[in-house]
Amino acid sequence: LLLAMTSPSASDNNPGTTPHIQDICIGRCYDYSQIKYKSVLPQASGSCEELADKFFTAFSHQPPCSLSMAHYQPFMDAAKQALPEDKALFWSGVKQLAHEYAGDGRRFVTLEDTLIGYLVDGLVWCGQGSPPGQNYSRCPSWNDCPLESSESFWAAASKAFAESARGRVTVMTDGSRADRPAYRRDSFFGKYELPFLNKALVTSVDVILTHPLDQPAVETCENGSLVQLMQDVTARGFNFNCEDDPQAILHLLCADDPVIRECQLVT
Ligand code: C8R
Repeated sequence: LLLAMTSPSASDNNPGTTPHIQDICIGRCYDYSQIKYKSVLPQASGSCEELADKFFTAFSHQPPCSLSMAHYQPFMDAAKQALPEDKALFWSGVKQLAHEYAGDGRRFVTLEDTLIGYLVDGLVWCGQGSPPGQNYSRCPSWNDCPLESSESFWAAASKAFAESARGRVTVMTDGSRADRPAYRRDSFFGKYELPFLNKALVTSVDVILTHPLDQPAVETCENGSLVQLMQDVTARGFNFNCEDDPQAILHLLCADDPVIRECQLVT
C-alpha cells in the first residue's frame, strides 16, 4: 500500500478518455435539445451527430500536450447559442453552488447550461498520434503540460461564453478560502471571461460573494481581492455591484444544513 501511495507521480493515476465519448455527446445533445433545455434556451445550428463529430475530431490524432484553443473553434461555432439578456452566471471555485442557484437555466445560465458545456462536462479526453487517435488509458494532468486537451477546451468555451453574454452578468465566488483569493486574474474567470465581455453588450458585473455557513469570511465585498475585481471591472467601463451572502444563497445553503445556527436566523 505504501509503495502504491508513494509511486512515481500521482498523475499516473489519471484516467484516459471516457469510453464511448462520442455516443455520450450525441445522447446528451438529444437530451439537451429535445427535453432538458428544449424551451429554456435558443438551440444551436449544428445537428447532434455533427457536433459530436466536430468535438471528437478536434482532439483525435493530436498530441495531448499541444492542442491550441483554435482546434475547438469549428465545434464552438456549430454549437454556439444566443444567450438571454441578464442571465449569464460565471463562477470561480463554487461550481456546485452556482449550478444549484442557476437551476438548469431557469434563474441563470452557466456555461454547463449551454450546449458547449453540457455535452462534455465531467468527461475526460485526450488524443495521441498513434491509432486509434484517442488515448483511452491515460490523459495528462493540467500540470503536465500547458495546453492539455481539456484545458484549452475550457479556455475556448469560457471565452465564447463570455463573448455572448449580454446585459447584466453575474459572477459567484467564495470569500472563505484560505488557499486562494475570491478573485484571481489567472483563474478561468479572470483570464478568459472578464477580459472578453463585450463592452457594447454588457452593462454591469454583479458579484455574489458566498461564505460557507461554518466558515469565517476571509474576504468581503469591501476588501481583499474584491477591490481588485472592482477596479478591473470599472476599468473596462462596466458598473460593479457586489453582495455578501444574498438571502437567496443563504436559503439554498440552509436546505443542506437546516439545523446549523446561521440558519435559525433566516426569516
Ligand atoms: N469554466 C471553467 N472551467 C470549467 C468549467 C467552466 O464552465 N466547467 C468545468 N467542468 N470546468 P475554478 P475558474 C473545469 O477554479 O478557473 C468557466 C475546469 O477543469 O473553480 O474561475 C465557467 O464559465 C476548471 O479547471 O474556476 C466559470 O465562470 C475547473 O472546472 C469559470 O470558467 C474550474 O476551476 C470557472 O473557472
